[in-house]
Amino acid sequence: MAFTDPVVITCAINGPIATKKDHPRLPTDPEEMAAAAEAAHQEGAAVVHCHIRDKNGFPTVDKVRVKECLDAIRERVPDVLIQLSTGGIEPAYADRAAQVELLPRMASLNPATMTFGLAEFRNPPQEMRKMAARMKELGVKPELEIYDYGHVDLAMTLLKEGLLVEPLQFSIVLGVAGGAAATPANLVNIVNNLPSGAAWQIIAVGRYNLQLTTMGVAMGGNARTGLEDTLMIRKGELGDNGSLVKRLAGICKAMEREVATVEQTLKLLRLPELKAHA
Ligand code: KMH
Ligand code: ZN
Repeated sequence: MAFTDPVVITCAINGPIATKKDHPRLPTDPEEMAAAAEAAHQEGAAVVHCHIRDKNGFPTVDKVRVKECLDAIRERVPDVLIQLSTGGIEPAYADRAAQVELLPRMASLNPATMTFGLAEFRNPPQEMRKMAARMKELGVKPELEIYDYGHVDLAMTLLKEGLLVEPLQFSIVLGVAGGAAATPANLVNIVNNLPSGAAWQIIAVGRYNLQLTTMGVAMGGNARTGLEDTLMIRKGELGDNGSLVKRLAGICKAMEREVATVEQTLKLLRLPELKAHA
């Protein structure tokens, strides 16, 4: 990845934690998610990262509901690349992993079990390998979620085991209580440990989200925003997915970095062809 490459913007439209009490416009049902994906795409997001919620707004991996959400987005914004989250504290790993059978173009792959605030984020090593193998079979591009230094080494082990295909794509998630802190030094050091040719973006949780996202763009990375990462567009003002992407696209352009189209994203991230079920 080079400074001259366009920036792939991902919009994480909802996440698994915030509720409508936190933000009344948080998209949780299929039509709301489709509208959020459309707004984000119109402002420059080539990828939308989605968590699925049930009718009451709780995280779910119910296949019917997952399919409803994917179909609603595909119908309204056929071009946008959908990245389904396989993360979350609940439900059990195998059920989270089974979502890849619904063939999103991309999905998150969290390589390590860890403390996540007061919760346990369980990604059992053998089941995680099974999911990586299945994603490879199906042509679903994994995004490796790196919360601490050792997680890069774990990703490299998966590559050596033949479970991943280069170029690897990383999200460096900083600021989770249980992972590395959201500091410039951690971002620089983790990026320096990535294999050459990898694509990466920063996900900074909390107070320094905007500053570290901007730093990632200045360093030549891709970029992510959206209500999963920050509910506020500025102090005291709730944001929306469209307005957060618009601001991020403006930051990229101010640094004379082009915002990647979907077509450019397919090439930059070298997304594999999706395969029918084997
Ligand atoms: N929520 C972030 C801490 C995932 O969904 O698998 C990281 C994330 C990963 O978005
Ligand atoms: Zn997520």
